[in-house]
Amino acid sequence: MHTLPKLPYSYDALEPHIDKVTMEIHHTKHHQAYIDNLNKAIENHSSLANLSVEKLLLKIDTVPSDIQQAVINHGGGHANHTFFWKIMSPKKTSPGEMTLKVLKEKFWSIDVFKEEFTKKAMGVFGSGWAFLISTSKGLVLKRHSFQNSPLLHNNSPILGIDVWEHAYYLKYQNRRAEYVKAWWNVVNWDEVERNLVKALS
Ligand code: MN3
Repeated sequence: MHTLPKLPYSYDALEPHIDKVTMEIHHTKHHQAYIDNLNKAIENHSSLANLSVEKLLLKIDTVPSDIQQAVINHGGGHANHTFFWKIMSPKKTSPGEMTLKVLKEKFWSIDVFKEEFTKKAMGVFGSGWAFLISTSKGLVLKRHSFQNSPLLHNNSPILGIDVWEHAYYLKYQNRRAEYVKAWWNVVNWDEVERNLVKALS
């Protein structure tokens, strides 16, 4: 049985960049719905009952075909949001040693990286995510439609932003660029560093 993880901060902690009502609805309604639908999809498949959502996505080929898409959508939604809450923080952080090293190698500077990542986020057509992922070929910026998880392709998410309208509409309406710009203020660079160290070790 998958359950909603607690937020590592209060609903209003990311104000003014991300507002309390958005956070509360996003966590208790949207994320909860992915979990409920994932539980429903796997309820008659006892062999899957004890697998973590990450395992389910990494081993998506072994998930029965009649529920595969449901696991991609709702398991992906569960995993992506669990990741997303941790990649944000009310605490002011800055890029760590490993983060600086690998992002400068790949993008020249943190500012260029942020520009490129922002472009990806702005280029998501409709509902989806922009991710920095670690792949067998190194670090890659990638757009993902809907709730498709990097884990489906055996890649590790390092940083990611939810650009579904439910993530910003109440405060920013259609102004995704303003949301993405504000979001950089709450990025948890400590978590980015941990993700990188784990992926590259
Ligand atoms: Mn969302």
